[in-house]
Amino acid sequence: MDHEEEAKRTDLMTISRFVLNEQSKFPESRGDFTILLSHIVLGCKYVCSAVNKAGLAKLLGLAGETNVQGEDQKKLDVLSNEVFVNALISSGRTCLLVSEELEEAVFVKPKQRGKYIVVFDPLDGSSNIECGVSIGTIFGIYAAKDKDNVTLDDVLQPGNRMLAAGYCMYGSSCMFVISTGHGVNGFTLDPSLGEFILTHPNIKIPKKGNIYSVNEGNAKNWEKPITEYVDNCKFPQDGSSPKSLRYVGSMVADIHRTLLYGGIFMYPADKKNPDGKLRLLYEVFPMSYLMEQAGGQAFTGKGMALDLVPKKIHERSPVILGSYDDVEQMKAFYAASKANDA
Ligand code: AHM
Ligand code: MG
Repeated sequence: MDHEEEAKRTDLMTISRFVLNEQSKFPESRGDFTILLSHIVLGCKYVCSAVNKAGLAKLLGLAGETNVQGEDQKKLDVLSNEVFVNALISSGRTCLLVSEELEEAVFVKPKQRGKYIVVFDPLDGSSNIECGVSIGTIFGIYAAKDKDNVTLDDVLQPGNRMLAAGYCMYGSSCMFVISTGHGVNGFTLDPSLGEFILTHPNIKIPKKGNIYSVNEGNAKNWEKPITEYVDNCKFPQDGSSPKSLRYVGSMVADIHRTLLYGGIFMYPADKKNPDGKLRLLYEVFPMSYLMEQAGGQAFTGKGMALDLVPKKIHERSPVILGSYDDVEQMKAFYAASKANDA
C-alpha cells in the first residue's frame, strides 16, 4: 500500500464519526445519545469477540471448565447479558433496562442515571449458538419522561415511540445496523481496526422480494391466511415464478437478509401460540422499526406492529414483516379471510 492509499484508510466513516455527524445536526444536543451508542457498540464488539472464540474454546475442551483466570466459562447468552447490562449502566445515560435474559426490569441506581431506556435481547437465536450459525443482539431505545421518577410505564410504550433501534449480527462478518428515525445504516466491523465502518449507507428494502421465511414446521397449526399466503408463494395464482424459502432460525440473520434482498419474514400466531413466539419489546419492535425506516412494513395479522401497546415487558406478538408489497399482499389474505368469516 502506498502512502496515499494508507492515508485514505484513515478517512473512513466509522460509526463514531457517523453518530457525531448526526449529532452536529442538532446544536442543542449534549452528546448523551452518542455516549450511549458508543457503549452499545462496545458491548457488541465484546460479544462478537466472545462468539468468535466460543467454537475454539469448545474444541480445546475449555467449555464448562475454568479459564486462565480460574473463572468458570460462562454460557454465551449469560455472558452477553452481563456485558450489555454493565456497558449500559456504566454509560451513565440509562435509567431502565429490559433484557430478554432477566425476568425483572433493571432500575439503574439514581447516581448513575441518564434519560434513556434500553430494551434488548443480548444474544438472540439460542438454538443456533452451539453450532456456529449466525446469531445477534437486538436493541431498542426509548426516552424516559423523568429519569428520577422512571416507572415501568415508561417502557410499556408503542414501538413507534422508540427513538432508535438496531441489531448486531455475529455472522461471517460482524454487522451493526441502526436507525435513529432517519433511515437505516449498516456498518461492518473491520477486525484489523476494531472499528465499525459504514458499508451499507441508507439501506432501502426492495419494494417486492422473492423470498419467504418462516418455520414451516408449524404449518399444521397456522391460521388460514398464512397457509394461503405460503401456498401462493409455492404455487403462485398469477403464473409468476414461485418464491424461494430461506429460514436460518436466528431473527437477526433472517431480518438482515430480508432487509438487503427483500421478501417477507414471519413468526405468525398459530392455534397453539396465539401470540406467536417473538417478544414484542426487544424483538418485534426494533425489527419492525428498522423495516419501516427502510421502506418496508410490519404487520401482526390484525394491525401494524409498531402501534401495539405492551402490557408486560416480556409480552409476545405475532409479526409478519418485510418488503412493502409482500406485506401488502399478506394483509389482503387476512382481509379476505375476515370477509369470508363475516
Ligand atoms: P430465542 O430468543 O430463544 O433465541 O428465540 C428467538 C428465535 C428467533 O431468533 C427466531 O426467529 C426464532 O426464535 C426461531 O424459532 P423457531 O426455532 O421456533 O423457528
Ligand atoms: Mg430472543
